[in-house]
Amino acid sequence: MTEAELAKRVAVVPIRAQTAATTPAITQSTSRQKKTLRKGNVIITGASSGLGLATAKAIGESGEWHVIMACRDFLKAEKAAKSVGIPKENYTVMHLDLASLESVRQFVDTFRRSGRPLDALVCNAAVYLPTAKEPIFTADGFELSVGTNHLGHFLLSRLLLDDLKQSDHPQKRLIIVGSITGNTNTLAGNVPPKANLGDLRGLSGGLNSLNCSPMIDGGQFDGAKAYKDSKVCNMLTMQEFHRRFHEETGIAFASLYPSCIAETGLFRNHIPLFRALFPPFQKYITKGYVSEAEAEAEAGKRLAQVVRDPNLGKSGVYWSWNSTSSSFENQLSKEASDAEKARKLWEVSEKLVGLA
Ligand code: NDP
Ligand code: PMR
Repeated sequence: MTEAELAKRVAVVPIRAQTAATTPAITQSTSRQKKTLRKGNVIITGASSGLGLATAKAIGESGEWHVIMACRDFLKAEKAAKSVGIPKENYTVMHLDLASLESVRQFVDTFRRSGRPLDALVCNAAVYLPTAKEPIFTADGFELSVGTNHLGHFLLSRLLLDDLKQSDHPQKRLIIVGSITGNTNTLAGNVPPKANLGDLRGLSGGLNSLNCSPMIDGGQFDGAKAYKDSKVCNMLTMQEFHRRFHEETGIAFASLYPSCIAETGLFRNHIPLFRALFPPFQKYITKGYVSEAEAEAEAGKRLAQVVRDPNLGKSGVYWSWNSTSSSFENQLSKEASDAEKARKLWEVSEKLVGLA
């Protein structure tokens, strides 16, 4: 793309009246009023399916944001964007494989070379391997669930923090998707195996099964637990970002549980019986789920709210929604809000991804 083309694409000025009507924070603050009236730019990881795609659609169809779909399967993402009807001028697919630190660094380079400012980053992608008997590993030798869901996102968000800092957008945000199943203060979080990071001895050893356990707490491999542990890491990381950088940068850091979406690709590796029973179980028993399309669209709108709604701009919050779809600041479990563990997790993760 030439500079001129890029300038044209980036400098799209959303219709003033529309901006004023939907984002009161912009009109209320004079200092902010002087700021951005350009199109916002948001990176969403794992936007090729499920929640990420629904969020890309919710944000991309507004015309006020350009969505960078950061995906490992370029063609799948391109087809997905078309299938949900995101206007082509409102999105770009860029390659990102979170299971490779080299790919994360390359993605950041490619994004920077695009010349776009960065206003919001959504760490959404995840893998869940509940039936795996043996661990599998990322390119750098980390157990895949924690390596992808936590360490890949940790490096990505640490590197892109500088880009977010430079944004003049009134709503600059970094969102890391969490989950109820990582929170042991809930019924869902008490279904075994429960999340537990222990003293991080496995993580400190590199999660590589060579001279240490592939599990963060140093225990036996369990794919379902590894996923839940990774979600605890996501929620702790968000809070540590908040403590370290919110005041200095004005960036809002947040996490959320977007609701149960019982038929996304997340469950592709689960046993067939689970995939058959989980949707009706969630629909009739927990009542946390309606239908695939509705649940996905609703969850996408919720995540989109956390990205751009001025009312959800508070930093350090784990958002949830009640049965009437109103957002509220939810309580995290003891472990998922342990500041000392968050600090240690940050330091160990920095070493593993080569930042310290
Ligand atoms: P999906 O499997 O539909 O989406 C996951 C996305 O992550 C896919 O786009 C997938 O890419 C991508 N991904 C996986 N591995 C990598 C990788 N190495 N590099 C880049 N992208 C990758 O699941 P959901 O939409 O359900 O999950 C999205 C988020 O929502 C996750 O963080 C999950 O923890 C969270 N969540 C989901 C809930 C649910 O009920 N479904 C409940 C609570 C939280 P590809 O398309 O190529 O496979
Ligand atoms: Mg569940 C209100 C209760 C509730 C909610 C909101 C969820 C969400 N789950 C609830 C309860 C229960 N689950 C109960 C009582 C059981 C035992 C029968 C149960 C079982 C269960 C299994 C086996 N639940 C699961 C699994 C999975 O494999 C899913 C998982 O843990 O993925 C990590 C899962 C989930 N339950 C949820 C949600 C949102 C999930 C999956 C998504 C996630 O956390 O990312």
